[in-house]
Parts: sequence; structure tokens; C-alpha cells
Amino acid sequence: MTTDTSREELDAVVVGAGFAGMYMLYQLRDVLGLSARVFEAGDDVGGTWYWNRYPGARCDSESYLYCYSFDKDLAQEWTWSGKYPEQPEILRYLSHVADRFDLRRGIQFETRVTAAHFREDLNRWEIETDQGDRVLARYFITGVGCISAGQVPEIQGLENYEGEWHHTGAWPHEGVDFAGKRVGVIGTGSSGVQAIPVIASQADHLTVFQRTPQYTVPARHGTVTPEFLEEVKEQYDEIFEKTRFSAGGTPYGEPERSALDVDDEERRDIYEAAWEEGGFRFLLTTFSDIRVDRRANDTAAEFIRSKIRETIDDPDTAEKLLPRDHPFGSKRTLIDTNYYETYNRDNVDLVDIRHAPIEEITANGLRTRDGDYELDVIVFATGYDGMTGAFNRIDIRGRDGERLREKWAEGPRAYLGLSPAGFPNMFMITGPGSPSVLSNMPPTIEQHVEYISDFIAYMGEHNFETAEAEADAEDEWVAHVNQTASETLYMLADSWYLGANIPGKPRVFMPYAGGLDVYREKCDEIAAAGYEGYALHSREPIEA
Ligand code: N01
Repeated sequence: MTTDTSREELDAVVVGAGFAGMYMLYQLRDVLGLSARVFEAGDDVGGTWYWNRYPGARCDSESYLYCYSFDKDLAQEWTWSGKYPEQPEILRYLSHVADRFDLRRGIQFETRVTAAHFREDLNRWEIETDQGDRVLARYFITGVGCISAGQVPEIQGLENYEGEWHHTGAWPHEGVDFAGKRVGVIGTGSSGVQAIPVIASQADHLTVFQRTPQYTVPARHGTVTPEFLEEVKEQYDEIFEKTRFSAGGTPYGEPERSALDVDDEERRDIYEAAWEEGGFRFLLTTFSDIRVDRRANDTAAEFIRSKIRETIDDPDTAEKLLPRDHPFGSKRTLIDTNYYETYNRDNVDLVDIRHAPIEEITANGLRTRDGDYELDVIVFATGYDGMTGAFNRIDIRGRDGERLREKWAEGPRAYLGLSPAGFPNMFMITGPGSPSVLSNMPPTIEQHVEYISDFIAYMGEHNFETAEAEADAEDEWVAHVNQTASETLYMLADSWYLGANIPGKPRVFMPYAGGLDVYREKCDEIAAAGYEGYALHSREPIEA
């Protein structure tokens, strides 16, 4: 970075124009009246929904909950077509929001932020982009997404592959023609289980390369009736209120019964009803203890295994698909449409790469320890460098030139998952250490954006120049995040929540497992106490 200070100055720079960056821009510009710019790598709004155009991509949260709640008219005027929002529809929704609030004029597209350094001499962030922009901003705010840094595993030989290959998170806008092709999908997480049934229906032949069998629950996707949508719209105030003050960002309510307090028949009936209803309700509404008690969890896990055995015609394939090495819900619960049924198709094979790992990508396909597979297309549904990857791709430096990626070398650290100590006036929307991915994202994002916006308003009213998390407050929060995770079953899986999918990444549980409701209360208390845990510094008095 150069030291020249004659450059454009803004109140705030925001990185990313997804759900988070768009709402942040609205708050900064239209509510607080500040100058703000969003830098976005894509050529339009949408964030994760701009990039993830793979076949079958849709959100696992129900449509009527996967939207902004901050504007009542917006909620009333938008009508979803299905139980779950499909990727093109979410993109249309976000485009509508951008039009409605005239957001695009505040967003610079096709621009990646490459560096953000805190200039102590100026108390400003100096931000650089790959398009040569240099901007000074009082506030540096990230809306970079939790699962945006795609991960293609380093497998020997990929550079020699003569077929077509794609990562689900960077899908070609024009789509991929699978007709008449032999396709391989590597990875069976959320993206894989959505893409596999659709690709199977289009390709000549599909081979799925599975490392870890996972638990997936049917979505029961379908259209929604106008009556249902009308009812939702009438009740939106109440629904949003419940959502805001819930653990998982949904209005479903918390179950009170233990899975161990009912007899086998009643338990099976409850699981069966939730299985029929589909989606996250199976995890969230059946029993109070399946996410914390291993014995209770085993009952849910065994129910799902029984469904897999029932569904799959070939017992050997069923056996390969049975998840056994981690509790249900300890990896992100998967929600699918016809996933298990897909293995009954004649044109689909399942290859277990836990026991016979991929050794090499060849010119015509790939080779596992057990044999060669000829493939015209390889789809990497291999996930992301979650939560920290997007930060590490930017050269972020705080006080004394400290690099964020060095501060986070042993795992991410930030007060409330929002503010890393030593990085004044930097705020992360859904950063590591916040509820983020463990909750329905839009209400979680809205909570963060409103906290940040209120904080910035408070600083203006009190003439504060900088806000910086105190190291003690950060330590305490990080210890609390770790303690909370240790009381759950999350620690028992090799998940991306723990960084286990990235070789060499420290094993630290990154999101906050205490719930959005508890987190919101904590943030509100901190704000009410004058932003306790932050060192606030006033502006230098202006000399007469
Ligand atoms: O990624 P994942 P994803 N060799 O990390 C396998 C959100 N999301 O893109 O389990 C072989 O979950 C890996 O195997 P294993 C959601 O939060 C939401 O599917 O590590 N295989 C796994 O099977 C989700 O959690 C939605 O052993 C390798 C798969 O690839 C997050 O995004 C839709 C491998 C990766 O699964 C990420 O989901 C999509 C290797 N080297 C995503 N490396 C909706 O709301 C990885 N794998 C619908």
C-alpha cells in the first residue's frame, strides 16, 4: 500500500453485495445518511445466490422465512412460488430489493477488495481493490459470506484432465449440458445432495464419489398455495417477532420433550410425522435433546438409517450410504429431494472413496485405489474454506500492521464474532464466533446489521472516532463460544464448522452455538451498557 492520503474518503466501505452487504448499505446510506460503497466481485447482487447456480440449488430454509423483515411493504409485496426458494427465485428477490431501494448505485460490481489496512495516523481504513481503487473509510464492514471461499481439493493430475470440471460454488451462468455424458460428482454435502438427483436425471451416467455418508432428510419441496401465503402475510409481524427471538431464526418453537421420555412407538410416530413434513423441522421440532445428548441423538440417527435401508433397493449400496461415524446434526443437516431414491436408478453408481481414496485425476477421468472411472464432466461439490477463508483471501491489517490471518492462525478470534481486537472500526456481519450458519441467515444478518448501524449512530452522537474490542472482552467471548460448543454434539464430527475439511486448518468450532435469541440478548445488553467491552476513543477536539 502507498502512503499517499489524497484519495476518496467515505464513511464506510462494505465488502460483498449479498443479503448482508445490501442491507448494510441501506442502513448506512438511507437510514444513517452516511457515504458508503459496497465492493462486489460479481457483476450483480446476490452473493452466494449469484455464484451457486448448480442444478437443484435452492435454500433449505422455507421461503417465507428466507427474506428480509425490515420493511413491511417489501414482505407484503413479494410472493414466493414454492415451499423452498430456488436459486433463480432468490436472485430475482434480491434483484427486486436492489431495485426497490435503489441499491445498485451504491455498489461497485466486478471489483474485489484485495487489501484493507488500518491507518493509525488517520484513524481510517485504507482499502484497495483489484480494479485499482484506493479509498479511505472510517468503517470497514465485511459481508463476505460464511461459505464463499470454494475449495477444490488438491488432487494430483487435475491440470491434465481433458474433460470439463466445475465447483458447485462457481457454476457457469450458461449452465452445463450433461446430456449423453458420463459425469462424476465428488462430495455429498448440502450442495452434492441437491445436485446429484438433478444431474442423474440429465446425464447418461453418474458416478458419485462419497467420502463420508451423511444424514439427509426429505425436503418435501412443492408449490405453496395462495391461501398459505395469504395467511403468512397476515401473520408476518408475529412470525418475524418469533423468528427474531428464536434460537435458530425460525418461528417453529422449541420442543420440550426428551427423546428418551417416550416409548418406542410414540417416538417413531413423532419422527415419522416430522419426516413426512420434511426439512429442518425433523431436527428442530421433534425432541429437545437430540442435539445435545448422544443417546437421544442415536434414536434419530437410527430412524434415518432405517429410512435409508427402506428406500434403497440394493443392500450393498444402502450399507455404503449409512452414516455411522458422527451424530445426526453434528454436521450441517442435509435436506434433499429424491436423494436416496436416485441410487435406485440404473444410470447411477456410488463409489466409497473413504476405503478406496481418489489417487489421481487422469486425462479421461479419475483413478481411485480400486480402479479407473472415465468421466466427461467432474463436479466438485467439495465445499468451502468456511467462515475464515473469505477473510484470509483479503490482506487485512489492524493496529501495528497486525495481519488478521496471523491473529487467526490458531482459530478465529473476535468479540461477539463481530469485532476483532486490534482492528478498530472493523465489523464482520455473521463473522466467526456469531450464530451465523447455525441459524436461518436473513434474521441473523438483520440482527448484525442493525447492531452495527446502531453502534455507528451511537458513535456519531457521542463524538467517538474509533471503537475497538478490548482484548479481555474478546478472550471471554472466544472462551464462551468454545464452552458452548463443547456442550453440544458438534465436536464429534469432522465438519467444516470445525475446519476439518481443510488440510492444516486448526480444529476450532467457528460459529456460536448458543442460539440467535441468547446472542441477541447479549448484544442488546452490551449496547445498553454503552457498548461494554469496546474501547471508545473521542475525536480530537477541533481547534478554534
Ligand atoms: O460442502 P460440504 P457443501 N475428497 O463441506 C466432500 C451451505 N449450503 O458445498 O464429509 C473427497 O458440506 C466432503 O466429504 P467429508 C451449508 O451450510 C447450503 O455441500 O468431508 N471428498 C463432503 O461430502 C453447507 O453445510 C445450501 O468426508 C471431499 C463434500 O465434499 C455448506 O454450504 C446448499 C474432499 C463437501 O460438503 C457447504 O455445503 C448448499 C476430498 N478432498 C450449501 N473434500 C442450502 O441451503 C471434501 N469432500 C440448500
